[in-house]
Amino acid sequence: MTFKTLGQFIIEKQADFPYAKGELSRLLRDIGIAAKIINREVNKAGLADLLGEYGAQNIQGEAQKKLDVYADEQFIEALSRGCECCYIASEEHENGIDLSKLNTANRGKYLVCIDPLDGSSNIDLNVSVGTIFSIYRRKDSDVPIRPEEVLQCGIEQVAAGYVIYGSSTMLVYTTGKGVNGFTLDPSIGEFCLSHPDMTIPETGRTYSVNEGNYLKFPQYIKQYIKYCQQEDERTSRPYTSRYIGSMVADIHRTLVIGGVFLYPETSNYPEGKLRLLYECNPMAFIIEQAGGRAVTGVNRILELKPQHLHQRIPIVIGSRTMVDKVCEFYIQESDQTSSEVSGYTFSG
Ligand code: P6P
Repeated sequence: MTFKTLGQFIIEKQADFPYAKGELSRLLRDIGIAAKIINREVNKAGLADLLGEYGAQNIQGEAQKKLDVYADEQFIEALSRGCECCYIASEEHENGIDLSKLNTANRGKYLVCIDPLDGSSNIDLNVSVGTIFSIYRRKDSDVPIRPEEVLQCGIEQVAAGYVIYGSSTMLVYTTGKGVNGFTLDPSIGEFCLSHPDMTIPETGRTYSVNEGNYLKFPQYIKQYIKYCQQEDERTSRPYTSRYIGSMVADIHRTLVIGGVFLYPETSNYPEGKLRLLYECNPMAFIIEQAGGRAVTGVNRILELKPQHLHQRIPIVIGSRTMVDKVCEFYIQESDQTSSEVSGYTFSG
């Protein structure tokens, strides 16, 4: 059985965008190439001295690179060389990177927000980690790039995706016309279409949250967790709790079997922990395209106007009916009417 490769799929779907001249296709290809290089190193991290802290010397006497620093370098290299992207906002850099300054030939029309290797603290534990990316189009490519150009609402994304380096390595992405998943076939070094038209079940049986923070959660989250734990055959409760502590792995499971993932505001993360630009927005785009929902507890994530590159927000994301149930508890607690919770009408 011959699979369709990522490259073949991207070219085939290019027809979905009549005005496309191939730039976005080439940009997605560049991301796929960097992901394959990173996959090779992630899979042998323990052997290649790529574990541990940045700054030590590895056995070759080279400056030891933490994997997320290595991953960041690979994406910057691939996107700079590909010249379709002109600006990168990376989790690894305080400020954005203007690629046109690294390569004056770069006239890229796209901006990329990226978490090169999310969950990298799990590498030493052999737990799945991932890359998360979000792609925007420049509003006016005839003027010098301004950093605030990347602070666009999530609904402006032209594409978003993640790579999960797990028991197999998968790339899952959307360009706003559904979600498709590709599994890396190491024997040919190609991502092959393995999960066409991915959709998230309307409901699920799994809730995913770090319950170690329970005492620091807002009341509506505590009430929802208790709701999940109560017996009720009609709503197939109690639900199962699953928390990996690697966002890409927790969201991928949620997409495939349904459920809800929550990282709410806590007393030590009053704005939430996860980042809007390169974690929450791309995941929200993907999950909405698959039929799910993504809110901060009160607002639709994709409608938020980013204030700065590394802005943190609370996130509740997953199956539609389960996210709605969390919002119901939020509304009860805040005495808001459902019409005040922007972006969605509730099924509850
Ligand atoms: P906690 C990993 O460090 C990460 O950024 C996400 O991948 C993950 O969802 C979250 O933090 C886990 O955070 O506080 O539960 O360890």
